Amino acid sequence: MRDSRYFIDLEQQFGAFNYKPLDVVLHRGQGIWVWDVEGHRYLDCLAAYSAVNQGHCHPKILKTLIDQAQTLCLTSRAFRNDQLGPFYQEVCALTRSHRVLPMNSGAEAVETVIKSVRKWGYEVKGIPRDRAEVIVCAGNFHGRTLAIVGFSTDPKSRAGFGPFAPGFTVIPFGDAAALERAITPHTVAFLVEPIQGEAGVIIPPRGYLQEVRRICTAHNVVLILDEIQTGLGRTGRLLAEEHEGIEADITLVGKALSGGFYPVSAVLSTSEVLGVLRPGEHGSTFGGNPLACAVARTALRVLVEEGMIENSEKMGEFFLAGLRAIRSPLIKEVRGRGLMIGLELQPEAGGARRFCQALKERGILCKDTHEHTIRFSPPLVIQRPDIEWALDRILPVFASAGP
Ligand code: IF1
Repeated sequence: MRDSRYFIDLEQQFGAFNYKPLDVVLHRGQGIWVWDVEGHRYLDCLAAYSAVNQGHCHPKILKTLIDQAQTLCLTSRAFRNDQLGPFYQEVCALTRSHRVLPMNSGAEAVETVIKSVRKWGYEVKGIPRDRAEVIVCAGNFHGRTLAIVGFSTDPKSRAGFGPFAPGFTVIPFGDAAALERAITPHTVAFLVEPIQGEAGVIIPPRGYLQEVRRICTAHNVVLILDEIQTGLGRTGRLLAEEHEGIEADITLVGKALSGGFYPVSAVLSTSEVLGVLRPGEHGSTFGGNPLACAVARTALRVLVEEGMIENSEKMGEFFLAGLRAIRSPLIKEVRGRGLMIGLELQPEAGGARRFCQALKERGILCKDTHEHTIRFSPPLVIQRPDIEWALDRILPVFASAGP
């Protein structure tokens, strides 16, 4: 049996260094649990950045994957397949959308929407050629492609990768007045995360999205919500927009759209924006393939049928209350919505990474973000006793001296 060291050394020898993972080499997963190559069990409090909301290796999604893989995997969009239409219909019914464009990664969905709103701006809104502007927020995270990192405000994401595409304006997150001030006659869209993930689970002030909705409508600006991380049950609602009772013009989903089995993302539109794309103007070899569509259909079905969204709300409240009850001088704030939870440490606590390390030693996997915040975002199938188990192990790590 090869041990962790063996696999870590292989990565070190042959891999690029664009990640610095915790030194745990995972081999198997089931529900909320994962096991490393030595057989140690861990509670997965990252859930692959919310891609495995349905839990690892969900049996029904797995069955669909196997059945569909034995039937038909990839046709390209040069031909039609019998999974695409039903996927469209079901995703539209669930999210009250009118039109769908399927892609693979989240970043591709973001790129797709930027192309689409620019074209909409020229053809429908009447903006002069190549002058379209998209407004985004400071602290955003929308992916790793060039256009996207070009409007990131995180030096780590963008430094050294220029030159970048023009046409983006950055405003502060959570400040609706700043949006109104930033809009010009050339503004086509406002792209925003309902809750900023990578920035450290930043929840905007109550009423922000409602105000943003009002402003976008008033100025004929397309409101694009990136729900790639917040969507599909993570925050205790199917989509995070529901917390404020609004509807985006375009919603981006990815990650848990496949329950983690396969990269599947989609641009969901309630407006005419996607209508501007003509044949040949956009596409993807794998986007909308039958395997992806079949997997996504089941991933959505189990999310709803198995009550994962309601469970996310209930268990999120319980987990949040449990974390907030920890009395520790090291903790600055615990915030969250549903099972999207961030625990921010005091700056003098010495950084979140060593806490994640200590939690790993105690059987809990989570991820630090932006130096001082630890994210807790387990699969949405977690139950109360699991959270009690986790809290028993989390508590000592924040005992006054720290790990
Ligand atoms: C990595 C963070 C999470 C996203 C939102 C689009 C994408 C993401 C709101 C792009 C992706 C990931 C990518 C992952 C780390 C991760 C992440 F810490 F960076 F912020 F989830 F919290 N919109 N988020 O969160 O989707 O192209 O990756 O499918 O390692 O880069 P993708």
